[in-house]
Amino acid sequence: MIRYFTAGESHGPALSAIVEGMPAGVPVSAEEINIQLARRQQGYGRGGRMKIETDQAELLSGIRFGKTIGSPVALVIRNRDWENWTKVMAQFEKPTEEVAKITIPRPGHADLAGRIKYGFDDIRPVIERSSARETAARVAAGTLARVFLKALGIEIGSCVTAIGPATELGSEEQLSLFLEEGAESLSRQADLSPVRMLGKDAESAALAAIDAAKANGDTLGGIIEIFITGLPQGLGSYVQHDRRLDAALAAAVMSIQAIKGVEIGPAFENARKSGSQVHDELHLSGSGELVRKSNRAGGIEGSMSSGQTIHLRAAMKPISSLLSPLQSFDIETLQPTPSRFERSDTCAVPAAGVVAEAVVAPVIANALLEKLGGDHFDEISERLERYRSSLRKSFGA
Ligand code: EPS
Repeated sequence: MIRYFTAGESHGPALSAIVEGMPAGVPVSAEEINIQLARRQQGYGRGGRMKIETDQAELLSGIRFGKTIGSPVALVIRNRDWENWTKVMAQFEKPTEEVAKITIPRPGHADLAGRIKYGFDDIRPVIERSSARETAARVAAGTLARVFLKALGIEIGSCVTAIGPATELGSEEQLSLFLEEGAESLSRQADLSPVRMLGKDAESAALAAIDAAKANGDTLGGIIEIFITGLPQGLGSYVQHDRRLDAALAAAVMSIQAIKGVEIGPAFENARKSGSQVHDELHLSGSGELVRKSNRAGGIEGSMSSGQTIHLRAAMKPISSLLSPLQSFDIETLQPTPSRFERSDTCAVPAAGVVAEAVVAPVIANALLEKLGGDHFDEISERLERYRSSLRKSFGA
C-alpha cells in the first residue's frame, strides 16, 4: 500500500515528502515530476509567488538506475522565496529585530481556528502550513503513483468547467472524444488554456471574471472535473466502509485546500431524477460483450470501479485572502478591524485540477494493489493482464 506524508512551511527552506509502498521496478524520472510541478504553477489569476518559484523535485532515495526499488522515496522541493523569509521564519534563534506578529484572522481561512487550537499568540505558523503551497509536495508524491498507473494503461486527467460565474456549457461531446484516447489527452488539451477550460467562450468569460475579481480585490472559486480511464472492474469494495473506492477518492479530493464539495458523476443532478432516468443499463452486444450507453454512475457502482471512466467533480471555494478586506477583529486588542491581506492568488482553480489528478493517483494505485497484490511492477502488470483477460472471457468477448 502506498502511503505518503508531506512536510514544509510555505516560506520555510523546503517542502518535502516521503512516499512509502511504491512497488519496485517502476520507471521514474525527476523530469516527469517536474513537468507535473510546472503544470501546478500555471493558471491565470495566480499571485506573485509563482513568479518567484520554479518548483523542482530532488529525489533522495528509493530509486536506482531510473527505477523504484521498493524502499521509501524521499523528495525535496526547495522554496526559492525562503531567502526572503529567513528572519520571519527563522528556525532556531529569534531575530533581534522585531518580527511583527499577525493577530488579525482572515474570515474563511484556517487562521482563527488554527490559532485557537495550537495556542499561538501569532497566526504566522497557521498561515505557513495551511497554505496551498503544500500541494507542490503532494503533486510530486502523487506523480510516483501516477507513473505507475500510466505504465499499466490507467490515466488521470482533468479540466475546469466553471470559474466563478463563467461556466462551460455543452462540452460533453468534446470531452468524451478526448477521454476515448485516455484521460491524459484531456489534460493536454486543457493545459493549452490559461484557465484549463475546453470552450473558448467559457475561457474568455473566465478570464474576464478573474480580471474583474482582481480589480475589485476579490477572489474566485470554481469547478474541476477529474477523470480516470483504463480501469478494470472491481477495484474497491462494498464490504467495509474503509474499502469503498468512492469514499476514498472523495476524501482525497476533499483534502485539497479550499475544496468544499465532491461528487461522483452527476450525483446532485441524479438526486433530482427517478431511478429509471439515472441507472446505466446493461446491454450485451452480438458477441456477448458488455455495453453501456451512459455513465451516470461516474464509473463507480457499489463503491467499486464499474470498468467505465471514473468521473469526479469538485467545488473549490474562492480563496479567503482578500485584498478588499472583510470584517474581522484583532485577537490581542479585541478591537474590530478589517481583515489583513496575505499575498495569495486571485484564482487557483486551474492548479487545483492538477493537484486533484495527483491526489487520486495513490488511491487508485492502492485499490489496484489491494486487488492484485505484488511487489514488483512486472508481477503486478502480469496479474493485471490476467485479470483483464478473465473479465473479457467472463462476458464472452
Ligand atoms: C501557493 C503559494 C502561496 C500562495 C498560495 C499558493 O505562496 P505565498 O503565500 O507566498 O504567496 O500563493 O497559497 C494559497 C492560496 C493559500 O491559501 O495559502 C502555491 O505554491 O501554490
